[in-house]
Amino acid sequence: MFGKILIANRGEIALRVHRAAHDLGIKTVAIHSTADANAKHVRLADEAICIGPPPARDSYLNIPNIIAAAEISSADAIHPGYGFLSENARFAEIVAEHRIGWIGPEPAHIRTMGDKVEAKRTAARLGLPLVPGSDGPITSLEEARAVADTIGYPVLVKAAAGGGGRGMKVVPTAADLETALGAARSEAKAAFGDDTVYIEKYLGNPRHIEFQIFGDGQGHAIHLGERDCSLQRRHQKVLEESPSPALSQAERNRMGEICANAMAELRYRGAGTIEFLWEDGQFYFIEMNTRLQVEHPVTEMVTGLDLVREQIRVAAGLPLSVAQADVRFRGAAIECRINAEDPETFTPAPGLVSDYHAPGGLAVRVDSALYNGYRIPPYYDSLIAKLIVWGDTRGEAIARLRRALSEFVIGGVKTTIPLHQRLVDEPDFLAGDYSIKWLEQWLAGRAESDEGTAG
Ligand code: MV4
Repeated sequence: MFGKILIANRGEIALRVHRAAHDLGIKTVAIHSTADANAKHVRLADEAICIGPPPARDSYLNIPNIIAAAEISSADAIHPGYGFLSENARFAEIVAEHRIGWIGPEPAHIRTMGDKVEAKRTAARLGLPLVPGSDGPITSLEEARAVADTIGYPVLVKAAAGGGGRGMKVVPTAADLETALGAARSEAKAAFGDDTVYIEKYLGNPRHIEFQIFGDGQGHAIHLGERDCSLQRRHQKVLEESPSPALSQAERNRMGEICANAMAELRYRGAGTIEFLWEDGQFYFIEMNTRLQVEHPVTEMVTGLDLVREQIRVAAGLPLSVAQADVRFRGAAIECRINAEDPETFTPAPGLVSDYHAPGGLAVRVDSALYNGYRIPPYYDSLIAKLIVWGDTRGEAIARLRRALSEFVIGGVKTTIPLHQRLVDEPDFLAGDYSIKWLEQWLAGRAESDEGTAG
């Protein structure tokens, strides 16, 4: 087992990794930018090294400085958290070339899944159900027409280097194809420096359901059920839950097994998430994420497993601590992402946290790096806390969530807590009746009724 881990991240996830490491008796090294000298992850770690100025490209993305920090501190391994360098295959290779352990999947698997066309090819080979579409990149307008005619309109043009919705264009009819193809290509070129695109059937009203998987890199893999992440705004998740209110235990077991078998065949190592769109009882693979996800705590709450501990174990060459037959799904968990943003306009609102009181009690978890007197820097993501609750039933979890949100005090900055308070009282949410379109439509409707009262 590793003796010391360098955590190449900041904020709540750096803290999350630090805690798992200390629970295993492993020492931690924090890295930080000059803007994060007073951050909680820096204060709690056994050692801390400043690796650059505030902009992420000069600090949390600065590969030479991070490698130097690992060498200076004699860290045995690096955990990348999520975001930043977590899905950078080249970084994973460089870490290995320096004989430092990499707490993540093999670079080749990161690279394959980073190319959405390669990811789909791989998924197809492994037996995952795909969205109907082009068999690879689109090389001409004629090819695009042929594919779209076969699968039927509407279709969606997507960037191979994409993800997160950039370079994506809906094509309602054949008359719109040429324009959409050009627009998707130039957007992809500008965003990723790669104008490779592919085509899929456009699903009009799906849910986003993702399966958490884990592999040991030796041909064993398990699944830890699914998370429903349909409640999103501009491709940013707002609230996630497990289990999905839409699935039966039989559907969960069936798709979970397909995912686990696929990852065993791939000899995948570490944590991964297989993303599906789900419509009319059918799953359609869209992407795979080769990192720990922000919303992993909901899976931890329903399975009782520590996902970061499992990541560290398999990276050190140990087996997973559980077999599939030992995994039990109990109750329901919900996570609210709390951002330092105006809850109406979603404008980032960094600043001084003048008052901080986190909720507590049975089955209430808060993952946050905030403390009283902390100044939220303006340079990074606006996520400041994750509130995760568990209940024996979904109804019990929601009741606890409502209570915990009402206890939560974050003074001095605007936060999205009021948004969550309204959301958890919505009849559609209470019924679990929502798709990927629901949240934005609800927000648009609320904006309209505000105009009505104002006028
Ligand atoms: C889709 C889709 C409909 N049909 N693919 C958006 C980001 C990227 N990860 C995949 N995305 C979508 N792919 C087909 N064939 C709709 C979306 C989509 C979406 C997906 C998940 C969660 C929220 C979303 C919001 C808008 C569009």
